[in-house]
Amino acid sequence: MKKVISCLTLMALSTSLAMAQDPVVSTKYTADPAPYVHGDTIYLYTTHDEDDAEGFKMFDWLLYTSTDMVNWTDHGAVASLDDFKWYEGKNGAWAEEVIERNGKWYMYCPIHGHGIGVLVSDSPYGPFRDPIGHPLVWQREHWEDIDPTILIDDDGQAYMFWGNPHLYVALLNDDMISLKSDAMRMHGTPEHYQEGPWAWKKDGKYYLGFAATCCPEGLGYAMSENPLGPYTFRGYLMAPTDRTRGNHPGIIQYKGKWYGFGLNYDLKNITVKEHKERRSVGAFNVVYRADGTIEESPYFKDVKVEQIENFNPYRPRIEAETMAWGFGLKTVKRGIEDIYVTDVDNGEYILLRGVDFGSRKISRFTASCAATTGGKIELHIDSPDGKLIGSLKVTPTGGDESFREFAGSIKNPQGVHDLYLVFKGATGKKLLNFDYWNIK
Ligand code: FUB
Repeated sequence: MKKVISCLTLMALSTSLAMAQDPVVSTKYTADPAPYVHGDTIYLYTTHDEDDAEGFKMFDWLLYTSTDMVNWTDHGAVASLDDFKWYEGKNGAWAEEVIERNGKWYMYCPIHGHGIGVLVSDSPYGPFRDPIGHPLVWQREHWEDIDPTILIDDDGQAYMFWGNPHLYVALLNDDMISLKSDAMRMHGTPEHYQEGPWAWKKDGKYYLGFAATCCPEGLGYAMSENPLGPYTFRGYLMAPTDRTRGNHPGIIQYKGKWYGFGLNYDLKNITVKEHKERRSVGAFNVVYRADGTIEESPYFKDVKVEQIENFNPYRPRIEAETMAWGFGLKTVKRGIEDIYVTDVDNGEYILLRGVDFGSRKISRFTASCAATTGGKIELHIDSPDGKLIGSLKVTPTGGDESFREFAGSIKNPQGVHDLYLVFKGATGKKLLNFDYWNIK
């Protein structure tokens, strides 16, 4: 996902103040969104299309978090195929879903052609481990066991739905890692259903979102009065158009509003026009009508997902991998929670949307960086070449992982602005690695 792109194009990729950007993640290819809300945070688990993928090339599962739906923190891969010792293949980390129950986090992972496994963790960030050592479901007579989604009903009964092209369901035991029923093929797979079910309940009604119609795929949904159906197709969350292709929904209520996630090829299309499985997660608003049916959303690029709250720049430490946009940059994970931004070239930037500087007096901008080359980080507001409000110089530290803090200056621009941390350096490429920053 690199770099044959002009500054003008980079600027055109920025949209107006405090709106979500399509796609949600710009430093990696992400697919199969599985959002989950816990406390005041939205946890967005995704699959991961490798940068050089032609067809599906998928090894691990990623996590991003946000508190405002616009600025997202990259937590890297939280689980991978290596966590399933019973699977000897190298590819096939398909559409997962993660759910918390009684303080444990359960990740349901299909491995294409090898059933659906389950992992568990004490934390949403992992580490996840396989508590059963074998697939939770594997109907060996076909390859339909993909795309699990979990619904825990008000009476505590958990259901797992999955399947392509047929829809299956099984009841889970309370331990969430064993089946209480057989895997059952649902009678009457909803009209237009393809794959990627996403189950939820609202106001006593049961919903299934799914990749609908082929091809291209849009996002459809069906409703039922009972968890086990029958589910009746009620419309599109997002219609299939020639801008869509494959798709996969994730629907969630967060801070009083409902949001949908799906996938598109918009990031790939910036640099490569021909088809490759290099997908990206996008977001949209889910708006219910009075009768519980849902309005059709425009395509991701035409949607305005507004920032829920302003970004506070006075946290003691802001991770460099927290951003609304950072096209061209990459991230590297060391250990469980240590991530830094890398592959930083001249002119690239990290964008944070809706940053509330208030009116406090500030003068110091610090950043933890490692560099063999070095360069400058400039702080601009409202566009990458907007007003310069601060900067710092990064000199070589003796190695790409020898991080140390550098100090520079900043002047408060007052009020709410989009903030661009723009990288500058005469040598052009791979100027520095960037771990975190702070202003005061
Ligand atoms: O990402 C691999 C597969 O593509 C998923 O399991 C399907 O839902 C489709 O998105």
